[in-house]
Amino acid sequence: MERKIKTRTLGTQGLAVSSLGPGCLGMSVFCDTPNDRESIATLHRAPDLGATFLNKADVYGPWSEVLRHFPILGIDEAMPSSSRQKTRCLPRHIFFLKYRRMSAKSEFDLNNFLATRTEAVNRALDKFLPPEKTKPATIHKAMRYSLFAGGKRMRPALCLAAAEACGGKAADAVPLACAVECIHTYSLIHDDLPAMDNDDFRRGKLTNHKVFGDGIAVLAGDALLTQAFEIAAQAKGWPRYPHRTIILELAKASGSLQLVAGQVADLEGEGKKISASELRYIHERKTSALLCCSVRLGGMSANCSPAQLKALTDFGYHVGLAFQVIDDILDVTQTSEQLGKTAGKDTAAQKATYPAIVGLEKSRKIAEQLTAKAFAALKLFKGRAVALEALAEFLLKRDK
Ligand code: GRG
Repeated sequence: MERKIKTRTLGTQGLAVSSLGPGCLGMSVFCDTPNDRESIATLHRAPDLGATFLNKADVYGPWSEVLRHFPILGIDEAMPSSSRQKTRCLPRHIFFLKYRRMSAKSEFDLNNFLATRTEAVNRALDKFLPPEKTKPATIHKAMRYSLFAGGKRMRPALCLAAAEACGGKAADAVPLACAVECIHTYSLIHDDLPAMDNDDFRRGKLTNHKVFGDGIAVLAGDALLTQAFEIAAQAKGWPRYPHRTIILELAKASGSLQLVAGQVADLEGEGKKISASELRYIHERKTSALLCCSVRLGGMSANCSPAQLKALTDFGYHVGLAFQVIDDILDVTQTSEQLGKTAGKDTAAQKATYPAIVGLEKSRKIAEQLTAKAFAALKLFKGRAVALEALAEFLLKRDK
């Protein structure tokens, strides 16, 4: 397997990528320290390899920890250069990592994935929901107004990507993806109400209550939440995951211990100084729970193994937290036009956010670290989770 190593990038710190022959690539990481206790690696993107590892992720800690951040590459082995063939002019502290070559899927077309999956989900949602003119027309109009207001459909995309990672069919996962999007949209409608976050804009349009009034907006949210369970009940049902399990999954993620708990803690935390761990509690529930539920349901729709479900849970949890940290960053760095909702609201409402507690720079680092952990969880899928990988990277780099 081993061939002559041709180094591409050299420096006092950085990444060298080289070909070791078919099916195997080599990577050298320049480290500050030669021992495997305190290795520090600064890794850069290598787009020519189609590798989607993190852009400029600083990985600190024991070498084993460093390795955990590159599951996507399926690293099999890492050795100090002293025990390997040395290349010219490389400093001493170099490790050669052997990992599997990314498959043809590495040139994953995320735009196409998002466009096609969003279309499939929109079509299904349109069928599941009562037509706009069905009596009482106001409520169906209000439900559809927010549901089709142009949300990013990230939860459905994660659900379908998880299904595909487990070898399932997108069509089987679509009802579950729709159910999660209904719950998500309900939570946004209620969050925007004057009694909660009091926002006038969402998804680039006037909020539901601004168009239909508070009463109908409350009911539209209620109806969407209920609709989610009606849709889930119509899903296929799988040997390991019968309807009972699916319904329980949705109920738990949106109930008083998760989504609602996060919102309660968020409301009660306004204007108060809260700790980083209290903030984590809110993020886990308000954001991560439903994102995690989305990927878990995707796996369940593929009748995934318990090990796959565990990996998806780990992935969803970390992606969910990263999602919220980025959301907090965008709230202070982007304009309302860009976000399609009122920017700067967190600061105005004196909300505890990562940027408020640790600053922007550290927040970005935390989001990168959380995403790296999400990547690490996908190791089990051995390169079959390309859509999930691409989504995690996209969510980290999103600007709205
Ligand atoms: C009312 C029970 C209840 C909960 C509300 C949704 C929510 C909880 C609060 C809204 C504010 C917020 C920051 C929520 C965290 C989740 C989040 C970032 C939602 C926005 O999700 P996106 O960006 O929205 O995916 P789109 O519109 O693209 O679907």
